[in-house]
Amino acid sequence: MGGDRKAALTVVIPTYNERVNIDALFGEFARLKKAWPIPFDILIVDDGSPDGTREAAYNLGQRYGLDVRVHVRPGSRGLGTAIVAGLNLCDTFLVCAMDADLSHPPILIPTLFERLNGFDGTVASRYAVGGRIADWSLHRRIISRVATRIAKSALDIRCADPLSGYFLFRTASFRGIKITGLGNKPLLEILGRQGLGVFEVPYEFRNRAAGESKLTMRAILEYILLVLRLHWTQRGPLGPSKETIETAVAVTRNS
Ligand SMILES: Nc1nc2c(ncn2[C@@H]2O[C@H](COP(=O)(O)OP(=O)(O)OP(=O)(O)O)[C@@H](O)[C@H]2O)c(=O)[nH]1
Ligand SMILES: [Mg+2]
Repeated sequence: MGGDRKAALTVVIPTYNERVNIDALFGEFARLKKAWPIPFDILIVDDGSPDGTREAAYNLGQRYGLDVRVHVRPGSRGLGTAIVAGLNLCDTFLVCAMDADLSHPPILIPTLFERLNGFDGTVASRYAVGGRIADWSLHRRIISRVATRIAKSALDIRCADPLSGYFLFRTASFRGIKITGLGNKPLLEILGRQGLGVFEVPYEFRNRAAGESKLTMRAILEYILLVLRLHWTQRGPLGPSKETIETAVAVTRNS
């Protein structure tokens, strides 16, 4: 749509009723495109949003001169499975996943890219030294902290923010890993299954400014089932040995 450069990176963005956020989000991507020489395209995975998210993505993608594809899954719902569908559709060397609600600033992508070095992936981290969460209620902070603690201890993961929805990976590095998307934490599935090396980049997570949250009690229960499943797989006879789940983590300040 926006040019003939072959993209090196695909940014996968799951959406459900995010029409109100697409304009500001694509505006940020347009600024990124001007400032950053690495060619990227955007893959929106929309689950048939009734609010016109898909049309907004097509139209605004053209208006901003971005390379935007929209993959629609009319009969499905689920943030995690949408990300996995997007990851499976990517044929670029690198892939990044992020939310559409402006919680994840696109301007961090060049830092995620630069910090890759010899690592398999980089994680935009709320909980690494220097990371921050703006405007979250105490209740939301507690849920996130407890969920993170559960994942880290149940799965022996060292990454400070294994539940982050904002991450960048070499596409080939996770091709052999079965990622279901169930439980809505694909990064946890990647980190919990195999010893990939990830580098954490601290950033400021911004609270959703518009549109509705999809965090429900059901999502929390599905998350707990995911951790139990991964825990059981690791320790079961068919699971990987403990060594293979070591995660190399380093922390840097986002300058
Ligand atoms: N394709 C698809 N995307 C979804 C679905 N549910 C949520 N999303 C998208 O996934 C991203 C994260 O969802 P959010 O609702 O922001 O979830 P959250 O960040 O845990 O909660 P809040 O930020 O408080 O709203 C957003 O881009 C949503 O539009 C879904 O069922 N299908
Ligand atoms: Mg959100």
